[in-house]
Amino acid sequence: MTQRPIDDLCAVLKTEFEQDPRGKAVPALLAAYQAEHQDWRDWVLWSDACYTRNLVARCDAFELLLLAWSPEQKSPIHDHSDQNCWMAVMEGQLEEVHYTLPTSAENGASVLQQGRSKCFDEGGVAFIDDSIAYHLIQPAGGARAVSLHLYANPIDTCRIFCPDTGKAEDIPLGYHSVRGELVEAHSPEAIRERFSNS
Ligand code: 2CO
Ligand code: FE2
Repeated sequence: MTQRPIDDLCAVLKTEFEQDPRGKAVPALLAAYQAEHQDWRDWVLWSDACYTRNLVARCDAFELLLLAWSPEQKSPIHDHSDQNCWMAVMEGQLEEVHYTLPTSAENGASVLQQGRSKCFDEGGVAFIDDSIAYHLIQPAGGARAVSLHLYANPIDTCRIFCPDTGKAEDIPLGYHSVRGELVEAHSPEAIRERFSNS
């Protein structure tokens, strides 16, 4: 594989997670990459059906993805499988809306409580984990947006929540493409194999 600036970022992230599993330096690393590089654009593929998840790199410690959001495309309300999630806005603006479930209702159907809503501009970096909130992400300002997501560790499933009842459902998280190539079906084993030497 050709070494690109985004591969250099992955190498630095690997070192960072070896030194500090909490990833204190991650927001600054993602923001610096956003400010200085454009090579990520080659690996952003779009779909009319829904936002796309385009895999850049995956190892035991983390996965790095580029998400492409057309106007009107939004995520369901979801969790992050007990992992840490950073999101850097590469292009456009993204709105994040927090949701929480009353603690007594984690396993049953209950109305979700909507929390704060925040808009992240180009270059902005957000962080979330399940102890903070669940969330919904959508492009803001009527324009498309691209975001760079770092999950530590990688996540293959998440829970999505019905906004009206709070009822949760486990769903698999697939990839639309891997390093610029469309993938028909996502198999975690095949992806792990592909990145086993990187
Ligand atoms: N977590 C969602 C996903 O990976 C995107 S919303 O931002 O975390 O599809
Ligand atoms: Fe998310």
